[in-house]
Amino acid sequence: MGPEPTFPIFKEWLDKGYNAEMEFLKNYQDKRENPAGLMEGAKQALIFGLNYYQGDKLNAALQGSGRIAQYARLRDYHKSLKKRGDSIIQELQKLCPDLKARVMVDSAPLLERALANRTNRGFIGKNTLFIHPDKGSMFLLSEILLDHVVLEADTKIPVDGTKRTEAGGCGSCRRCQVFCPTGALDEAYTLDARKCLAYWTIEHRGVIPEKFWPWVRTYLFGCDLCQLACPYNRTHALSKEDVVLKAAEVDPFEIACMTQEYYVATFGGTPVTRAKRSGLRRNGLIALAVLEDPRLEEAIATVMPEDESVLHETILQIRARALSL
Ligand code: B12
Ligand code: SF4
Ligand code: SF4
Repeated sequence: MGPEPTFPIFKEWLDKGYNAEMEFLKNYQDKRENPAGLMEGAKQALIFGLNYYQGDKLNAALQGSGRIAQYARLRDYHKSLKKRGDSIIQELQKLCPDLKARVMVDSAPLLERALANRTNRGFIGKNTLFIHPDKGSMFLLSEILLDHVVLEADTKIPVDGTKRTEAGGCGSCRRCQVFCPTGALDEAYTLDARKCLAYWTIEHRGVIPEKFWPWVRTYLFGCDLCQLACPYNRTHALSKEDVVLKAAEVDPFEIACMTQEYYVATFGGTPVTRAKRSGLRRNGLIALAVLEDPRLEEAIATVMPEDESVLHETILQIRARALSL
């Protein structure tokens, strides 16, 4: 396991401010540069994925409202992938009893896609996803660091993501760029989080700039458009995981008004909680405003003086927008 050759791409991405306000991405840069630093004596990494495809189609998504990104309709993947990783380690320990290992999912300071790309089992697409030529991209990644070399290293030939061959690659396709509604992928193979709906609806804690509102109506949490547009996902197998949210769409009114009890009962144990209750209510209010839903005032009335400032600021934005329309 050597240092990450694409680390300069990450540095440049941060320097350009493409991380928006995700300051946590600036931490532990030494580990992102050299993943071996994440575990003493790390010699090898094993990468595995969890398919989350729920059967969504591009046209339905484009015409929908109140949508929840597919990965977030499952039970929290951090736990299921960790459990799976631990059972893989147990199997490997049968071959190598001294083996020490560490499972990582999402939150470790690791460039997960770059590491996955080093397996040569797929490629990085213009939408920045790690894509398997046969299995598409709608899977979550997890890694196991091992302190012994227990597996034969992959000997596949690297896939050039810029060319279209049997082994994969984008070539002249630019469907993800065309269907990204906010221009976040205008620079191929690079995502500007300051323009990405997934950033605004999940990670951002403050108010959402009005120019993104029409698409917050469509996606209340996350966004799948640049993957649903990708030809490599046309024949994606359905996920076999435990689904918590059965419907692709939720009623923005219920979300804008939801109590803590409703929030826990509906979204508890799913990745949706990353946005927190206040972030989801903010997104619900925006969707109602854009839809010109007659229940908007009723929803606004449920925001109490003691509620988070982002909700009050969003209501001010809604009022100002209504005056300017
Ligand atoms: C921050 C983050 C976000 C941010 C920023 C996304 C981004 N593209 O950077 C936001 C909130 C927008 C986001 C959105 C989503 N995310 Co996210 N996110 C992350 C996180 C935590 C860090 C990513 C990061 O470091 N970005 C910085 C950029 C510069 O790094 P990078 O894109 O990984 O690029 C590196 C390599 O790919 C390589 N590289 C880049 N370009 C090229 C080009 C070529 C030709 C080559 C060879 C290499 C190469 O160099 C870069 C530096 O090493 C990772 C988990 C992790 N720890 O890695 C999950 C992760 C990337 N997210 C994931 C998912 C599922 C999503 C969403 C689909 C969720 C949703 N439905 O809303 C969207 C997809 C949006 C998209 N098109 O990427 C998955 C992706 C799985 C996959 N198959 O690729 C990850 C890996 C989480 C996981 N454990 O599975 N996410
Ligand atoms: S997740 Fe949505 S907004 Fe973000 S890059 Fe993909 S299509 Fe664009
Ligand atoms: S939609 Fe086309 S350009 Fe975008 S990642 Fe898929 S194959 Fe590449």
